[in-house]
Amino acid sequence: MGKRYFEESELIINPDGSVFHLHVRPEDLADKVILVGDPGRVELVASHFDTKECNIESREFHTITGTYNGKRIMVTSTGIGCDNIDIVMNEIDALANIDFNTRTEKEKIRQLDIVRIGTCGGLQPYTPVGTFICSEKSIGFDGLLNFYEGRNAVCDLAMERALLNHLGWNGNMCAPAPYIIDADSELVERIADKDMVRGVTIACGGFFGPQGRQLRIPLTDPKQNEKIEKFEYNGLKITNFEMESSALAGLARLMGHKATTCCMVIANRVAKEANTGYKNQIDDLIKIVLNRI
Ligand code: R1P
Ligand code: URA
Repeated sequence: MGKRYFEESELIINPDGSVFHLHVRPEDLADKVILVGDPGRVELVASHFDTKECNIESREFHTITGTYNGKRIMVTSTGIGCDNIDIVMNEIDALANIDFNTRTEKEKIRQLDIVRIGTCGGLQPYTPVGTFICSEKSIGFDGLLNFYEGRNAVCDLAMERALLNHLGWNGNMCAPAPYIIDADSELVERIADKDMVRGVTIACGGFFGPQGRQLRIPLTDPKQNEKIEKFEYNGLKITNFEMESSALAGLARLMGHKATTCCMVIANRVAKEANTGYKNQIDDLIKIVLNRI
């Protein structure tokens, strides 16, 4: 089979040789990648680096590559949502596995270790504010992976059916067409180690309605969170809500990379508690991930 060629409209490369949205060049990519949602968190991660070789800002995507204890690491912000994860993962994978000079796929797949460090809402009494949760499974309420052919081959179809039956959603009601995908198990072992909760994370297509938060307008299913908190499948319970882990785990699986998400709980939905002064505490999570990635 000949090498696949990617047209100019499909893989957009800027005049300086960088990839369209991230503005990162192939030589800036490291094998270890940390993704954060908040662009301001990139400087916090990079403040621990011993050396820095590039610092690139483009829209919500801020990237710094450097070294930490001799390990070359690239940290990039994604902004909020799985739609941005589609951009970041495809562009990072292109930097790794497509030759930008010939626009063809490279012979040998370069595998990356990718860890997202974020914030989340806790859904169980044992995930109070301040808990670090490493997602071993993600449930995508965002629909993104459904656009990729390999979706059925990598997802837990039986658990998807069990969750939909449990929620009793049909027709257009909430209409998430959830997909359920495992994070990379070796990476979860290494990053979660013995001190993080291993979680099942729902990535939602919104912060309010899709996470069962009702302000002035009513929700389609006011009992959504109650049902989600009670759901149990093969001994697993759903632990937290955030907005990116499903697309990250799903695209990484399809592309051949290792990925997981670690989040700090900043709001517990059962206890109705929140912590807005979490910026110092997330630095503890950052240091743990930098040491284990
Ligand atoms: C919502 O406030 C944002 O916080 C969480 C959610 O996934 C969403 O992106 O993660 P980050 O703290 O990484 O942005
Ligand atoms: N991020 C989310 O997506 N949800 C929360 O409740 C907190 C952080």
